[in-house]
Amino acid sequence: MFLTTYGQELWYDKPASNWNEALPVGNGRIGAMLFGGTDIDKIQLNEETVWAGEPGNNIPNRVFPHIQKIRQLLFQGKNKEAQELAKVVFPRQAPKNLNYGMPYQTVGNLELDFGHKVISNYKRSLDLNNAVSQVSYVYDGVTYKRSYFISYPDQVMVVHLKASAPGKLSFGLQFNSKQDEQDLHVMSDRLILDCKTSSIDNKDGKVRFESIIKPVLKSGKLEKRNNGLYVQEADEVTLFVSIGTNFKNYKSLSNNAHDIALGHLNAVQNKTFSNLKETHIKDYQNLYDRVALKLGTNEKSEFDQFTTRERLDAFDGSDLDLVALYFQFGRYLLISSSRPGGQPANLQGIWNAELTPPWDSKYTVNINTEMNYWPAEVTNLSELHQPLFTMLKELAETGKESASKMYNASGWNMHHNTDLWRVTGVIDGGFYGMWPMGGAWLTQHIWQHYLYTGDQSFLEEYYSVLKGCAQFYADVLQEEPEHNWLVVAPSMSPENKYEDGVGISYGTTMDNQLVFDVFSNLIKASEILDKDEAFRQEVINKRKRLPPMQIGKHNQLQEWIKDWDRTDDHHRHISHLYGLHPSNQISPFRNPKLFQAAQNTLTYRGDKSTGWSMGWKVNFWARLLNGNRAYDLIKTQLHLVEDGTEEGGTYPNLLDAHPPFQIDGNFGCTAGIAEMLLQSQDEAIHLLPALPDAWATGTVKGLKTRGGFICDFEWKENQLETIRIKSQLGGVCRLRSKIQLVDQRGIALKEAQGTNDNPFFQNSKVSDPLMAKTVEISTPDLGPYYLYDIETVKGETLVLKAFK
Ligand code: FUC
Repeated sequence: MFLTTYGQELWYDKPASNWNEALPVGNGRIGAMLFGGTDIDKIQLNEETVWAGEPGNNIPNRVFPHIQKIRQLLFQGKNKEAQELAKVVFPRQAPKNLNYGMPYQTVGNLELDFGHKVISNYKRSLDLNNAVSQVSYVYDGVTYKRSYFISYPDQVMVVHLKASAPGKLSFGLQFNSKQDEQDLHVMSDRLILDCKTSSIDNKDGKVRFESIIKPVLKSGKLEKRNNGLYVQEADEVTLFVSIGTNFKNYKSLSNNAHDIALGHLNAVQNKTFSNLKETHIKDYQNLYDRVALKLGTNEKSEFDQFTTRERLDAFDGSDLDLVALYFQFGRYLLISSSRPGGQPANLQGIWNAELTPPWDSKYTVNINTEMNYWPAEVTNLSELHQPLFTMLKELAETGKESASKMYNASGWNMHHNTDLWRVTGVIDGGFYGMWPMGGAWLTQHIWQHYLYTGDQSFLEEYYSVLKGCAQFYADVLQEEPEHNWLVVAPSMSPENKYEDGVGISYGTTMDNQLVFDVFSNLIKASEILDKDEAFRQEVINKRKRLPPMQIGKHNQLQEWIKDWDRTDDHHRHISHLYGLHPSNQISPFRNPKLFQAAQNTLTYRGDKSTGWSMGWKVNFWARLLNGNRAYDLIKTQLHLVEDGTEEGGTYPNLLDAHPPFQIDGNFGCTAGIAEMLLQSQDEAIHLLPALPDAWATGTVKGLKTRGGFICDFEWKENQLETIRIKSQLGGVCRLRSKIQLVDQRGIALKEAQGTNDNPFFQNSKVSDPLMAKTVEISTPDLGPYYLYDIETVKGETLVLKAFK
């Protein structure tokens, strides 16, 4: 299968005039936004552990009696009073002795002062094939070229500068930071910035960080000027940027920022630029090259002649290469912001120019952090999921305090936000933050990682995190008065309200779905690992008593336990469709009425919204098997917005606009594109489940399914042509396809019968939620599907084709 790699470049004909035009590079730990200026070239720097504050949780004292009172009010139908009390107990602003999480903070700006004002032939680019950004232009008859990358193996940023004529490279190097506590100085050939992060609420800023900038010159000379450095008349310069912090882990700041920064710098300063670049590219391509996507038939893109900004501005759905570019950009961003051993990608990945960024650039876990990791498994970047798992292990420690102190429960829990210090209390007050479900959603990632990788030692390692989460819900579930269902109370359907100012409730649909999954995962994991029989039985019994999903008066999937939904509710969160995506409790094959109700809900909610909300809707429409609607949403999302625009879309640098910039929309849409091509819930691998008419021809390579199948396939005239599936774990490969498939020799495949024997596909078997009340609605016409079972051998590749 041949796939071209052309058109994998973002490029522009001008320097960035604002941050939303600058280009992101990163190695998971260090991030930079490149402006590519010719007069002054600004490089805005980040390091993933530069956060305000210090270790410590944010759990208030003596709130359990209030929680009980709120529960009581809710069960008495006094919802307004319950909401009022929640707002008093958990005020909108952090009380004096507490905090609502700390902001992620910028390191500072490195400025290269060239003074090249009148230039020509300018080009600025980011090549996704090698994660190297470049700037080139002509000034005064000399061509200037710069390359920038941040190496994961070598842990430094490298900028290489070159002029086409000898001795023509002269520029100043300045560094500035917004931090209050800073010390900028020159020490021989190095520019050094030492800072301490901010003190906020009840926390002192205790993260110390040091950045060292070191230019290595080929001819010319280096001197100190105005508390900066000056490169004079060099032929070529390699600039190293090394950053260290004192952060050791969420409990300890005992590392030495200076030693770390210096250690990385010393290790590279005698390596050549080309050697460093080679190592960087090899490491990067090991991840990036696993997946390739080509939509359409063009040999070379007719759109390549236009800048990325122009393509975005003109996007009407016909530039299929832009879709593929945007998809790969999402993978690029994950590789650049989430590496094993580091922090998970936060609301802005790792890229942030502020001391107090929007929503503190924290981890919002009522959708955003989860969305960041949706592409991890399906786009074959499983190991990049690891920082999230480590965070979960840590939250399972800190979250014991919120579980016991706030809810008198065992296990662990968290609410809708956390930060570097793994805080687990209510954040942003009783309206937004009264949602004790963060752990329930995040732990789904552990189970899903297991389903994709089959890694039993991983499951063993994280079992206690799953168990602690299940223990919390086993303890806190309350019997509601009407049906005696077991419900979480108090809680909410994230950030939405059913009455003016009132969102607090019990037994919301999303909560029920989440607890269902938490319990199901515990049941499965404890069986696989042969553990905790008694607790498993308790959980099985409690799972039976969860509220069913319900269809309401507008033929919608009900968001709340009561039928309070409005058809004109266009809220960005559509939390109750969690059961459709990412979960698999609503299925066209198992419960078509719920499936139809979910579709009605989504239709009422509308398309246009914040960036991440549109990203989620791409996934929803893909799960609703409607490729054309999913593509409509992609078109809505790939709508050019400028710095300061008040609507969701995509900035010129292809980063997602909530607005402002929030990276979840990028990851969500990337995952959505994969979901349109391949799905693996519902007991089978579904090839081309939601292909839009406009993507009539295409090739994809390397997407991954549950059960560890790596899928490459080609389609023409909207139909599958050839398929190659590499089995990484062995076992039954159950395939669902619209058209008849045969093996390589043209021999018929075995039709599937009954349930799928493959253990990684049986998750849905246990989940057949009841419906309490149903209304007659039409069920979608899915047409006939072929379903095949093929026995596979670990390591072998199946080759199949369309029957003609
Ligand atoms: C949730 C969303 C907002 C925003 C914030 C970071 O609270 O409702 O839209 O994305 O997270």
